[in-house]
Amino acid sequence: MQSPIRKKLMDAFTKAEGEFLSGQALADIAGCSRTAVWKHIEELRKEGFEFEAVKKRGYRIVKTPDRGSEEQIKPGLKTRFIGKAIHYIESVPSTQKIAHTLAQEGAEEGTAVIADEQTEGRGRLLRSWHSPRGTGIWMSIILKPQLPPQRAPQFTLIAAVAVVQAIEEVCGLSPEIKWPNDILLNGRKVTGILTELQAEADKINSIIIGIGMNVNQKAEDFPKELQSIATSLALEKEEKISRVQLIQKVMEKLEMYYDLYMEKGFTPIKLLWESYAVSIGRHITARTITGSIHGKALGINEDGVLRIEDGAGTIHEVYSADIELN
Ligand code: BT5
Repeated sequence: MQSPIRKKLMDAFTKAEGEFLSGQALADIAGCSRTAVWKHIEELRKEGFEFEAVKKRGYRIVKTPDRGSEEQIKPGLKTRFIGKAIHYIESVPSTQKIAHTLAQEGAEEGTAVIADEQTEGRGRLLRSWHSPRGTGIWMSIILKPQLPPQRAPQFTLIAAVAVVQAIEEVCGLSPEIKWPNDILLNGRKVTGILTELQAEADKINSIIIGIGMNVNQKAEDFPKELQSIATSLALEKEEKISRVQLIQKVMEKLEMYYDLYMEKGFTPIKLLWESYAVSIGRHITARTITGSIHGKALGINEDGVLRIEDGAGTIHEVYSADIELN
């Protein structure tokens, strides 16, 4: 956890948006001496922040490491509980694993685990998730809704709506959702969501929402097998994107839609989700572990389950699958 002085300094630099702040102004804001300000700035420099110092004008931030650490996320984060506790770790096997352990140890609702790199990032069904250093958002968020475990799949859809809106607002891009957990830009996957559960027979203890967002990768940063199916926000926008801003926005939107869901149920989320869904009304193939279903995607039901009508007019309800647009 960061010191109160450091938090005040970081807040001041965030608000100044690259403008100079005098040593005295910083000392007043942080309630400390100018020497203490200087010491904190030296510490921040060691962590990768770059400052320009000009006599009589003071300091301005010219570069932040943009990693997703607690001190970068917290200033300006407008949430009540999501991201109030952040565990930032440079390199981990998987943020999901750490979040599971923290949840078991009684972590508060809203606790987030963020890493700069995952060495064993995972998708559904033990598939791997490519999570190289310094380029993406690899984050797991712990929620503790008082609900039966059957409601858990809806959380993938709540998270998908939150991510789509965060991308729209921060990047000005318009992603689409491919049921259940892919966020696409120009038909390529830019984000994947993995919802996991710790539950008893009739009650959820914790939901761990894993969000993997490709942010600043270049085309050559993806391994060969992903180059034709994956993309990053920077590739689509043709400019570098702030991971910190995106993390903050995802947290804000997730909290907003989680609150809405707990208050009003799934219907408003379902409507929003359908407005972003690329597959609805289209002919698709759904590959499940028991076989493939071809047909028209009708929509999702009140549980978030995909409804497909096959050629014979039979309606199938699909709980988990990979879908392909035909
Ligand atoms: C997902 O699985 O899309 C869920 C991904 C969740 C990743 C987050 S990162 C934070 C947290 N910690 C973790 O360890 N995981 C979560 P699925 O629908 O099964 O898709 C996996 C498939 O996507 C792989 O088999 C690849 O084909 C493809 N893939 C792998 N890495 C990718 C990437 N970086 N971008 C786009 N596609 C990728």
